[in-house]
Amino acid sequence: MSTIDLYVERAPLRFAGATASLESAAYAVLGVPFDSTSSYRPGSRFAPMSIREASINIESNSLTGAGLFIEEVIISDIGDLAVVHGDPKETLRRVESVVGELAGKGVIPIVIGGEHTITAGVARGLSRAGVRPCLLVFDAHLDLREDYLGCKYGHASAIRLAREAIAPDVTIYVGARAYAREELEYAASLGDSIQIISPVEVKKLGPSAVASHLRNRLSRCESVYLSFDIDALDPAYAPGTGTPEPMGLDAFEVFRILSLVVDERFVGMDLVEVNPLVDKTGVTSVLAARILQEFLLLREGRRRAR
Ligand SMILES: [Mn+2]
Repeated sequence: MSTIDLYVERAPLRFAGATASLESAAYAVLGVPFDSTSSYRPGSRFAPMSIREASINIESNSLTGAGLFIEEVIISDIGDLAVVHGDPKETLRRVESVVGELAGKGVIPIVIGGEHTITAGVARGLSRAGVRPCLLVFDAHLDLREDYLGCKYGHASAIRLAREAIAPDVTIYVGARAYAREELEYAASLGDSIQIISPVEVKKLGPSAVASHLRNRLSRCESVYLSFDIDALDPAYAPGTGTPEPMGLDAFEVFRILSLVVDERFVGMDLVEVNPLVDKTGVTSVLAARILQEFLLLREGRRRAR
């Protein structure tokens, strides 16, 4: 039996009004409304619906000049994963099965969290399908803890777990600025396979120079996976998130970098940690919808240009 039939439920709204069936689609949107291990402000379980709602109410063009409109991209919004609150292990197992099935069909998973933990399930699913991408991570945090307060399968360990699943040659963080000493030491112990570009460096170098550095570092990667934690952005741009940190990226930097880096080698993305419960104006969901839409337009535009 298809694990998509087993574990995925139709959502009342579809991302960007997408109507394609999974059989005909190049991209599949999957919501994972899971937020059981959030250490500060829970509520990201409401993000898939909130981001879908925002996506229906924004214009369908590209902000960076990708040239396509979102209705020209064949997307299937398959719905939301039936998560098990309080059980990250079982939830990750379900994410893995569904993403494994999507990747096995050659469909690009576009996963909307939920807390960052779900990235580990996506990575396991890709690995199960034989896809071992390099990792590009936008995040204020490193999420490299071995455990946090005894919890091994939590959002503070998301990238560590994801790396264990796919053993990427290259892991690059953009926007990271908040971490524990043990995470920094763990990253340093992995040598140049992990690199951190802080917001201060983005300000100093400028987004175009950062993008050319990223392109260079990712040039030997056969495939790339993008994990986008909304808290990479400054809370001024993305206040609606569980664990905000000041001194973040601005929206222009994020879109500029993505526009110069995303290409047809990207095998999927997730967007995590939007928390509609603390997003008083709704702008964080709008920003998240725009980032997802831009990724789709950029990847599809580059693919068609080949
Ligand atoms: Mn984070």
